[in-house]
Amino acid sequence: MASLKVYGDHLSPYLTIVKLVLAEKGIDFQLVPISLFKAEQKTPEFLKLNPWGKVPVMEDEDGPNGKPLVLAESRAISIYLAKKYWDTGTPLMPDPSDPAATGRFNEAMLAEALYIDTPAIEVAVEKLIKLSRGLALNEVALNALRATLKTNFAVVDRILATRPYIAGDEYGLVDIFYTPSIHLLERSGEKDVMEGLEHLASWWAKVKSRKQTAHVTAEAHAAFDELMAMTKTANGTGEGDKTGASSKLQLPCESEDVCNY
Ligand SMILES: N[C@@H](CCC(=O)N[C@@H](CS)C(=O)NCC(=O)O)C(=O)O
Repeated sequence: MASLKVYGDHLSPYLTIVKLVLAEKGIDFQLVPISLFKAEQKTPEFLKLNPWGKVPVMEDEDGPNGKPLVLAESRAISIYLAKKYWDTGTPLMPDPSDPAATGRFNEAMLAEALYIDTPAIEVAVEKLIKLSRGLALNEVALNALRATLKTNFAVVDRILATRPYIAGDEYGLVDIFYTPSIHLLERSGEKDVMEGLEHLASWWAKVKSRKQTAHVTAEAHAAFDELMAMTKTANGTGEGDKTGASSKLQLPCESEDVCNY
């Protein structure tokens, strides 16, 4: 049995980040399924692992000094794993003794978290989760998110004109942090927010075709296929009501919060 457990739901883009890191490192782990739709991330037992009640959570029985370590937050987990398995698989982070490369890495990581992740995930929640639950889309909010993403991806494109990967010369964690957001935008039919950005497009072609991570991406897509199939069964339409206004779909969510990502 692997000494590393990761708690999560394949629908979670943040679980996908951790799985991409583990795939690049070639590290075995045990996935402990936590269903967002059943609000399992809010049980008293799970809240002891992560008081914020969110997935993913990592539990490393073989943590530093042989002590177990529990960590939440996908980026914190990713950095921990990249450091712990420094000599295994793809390096993923600059050498900590190089302050310039580390500074560039931190800058790129924070920019992704602040300017891309939130609007991209909000678009996906609007287009995939709300629609699958038969809730009306908020077109005003969607248009504002699209405008923000267009502006911010144009900046990413300008950065990628100067270097091959987001944080420097090598593929690494920050490229991974972008990956589920962009997959979700594609999946939501929203890739227009990246239209005409050629440096971004050639970087994305390299990143999305990495063999090491193909199975992780396939698992995330399968989870969304399952969600859409539930929509199809409940609505009899195949894709849910485009406006959401008249859909009768009821997914097995136990509270409004649960599906609020
Ligand atoms: N910043 C966190 C975000 C984690 C997060 O929002 N997870 C979502 C699933 S994608 C969640 O657990 N939502 C359930 C809830 O908020 O109740 C990370 O990077 O790990």
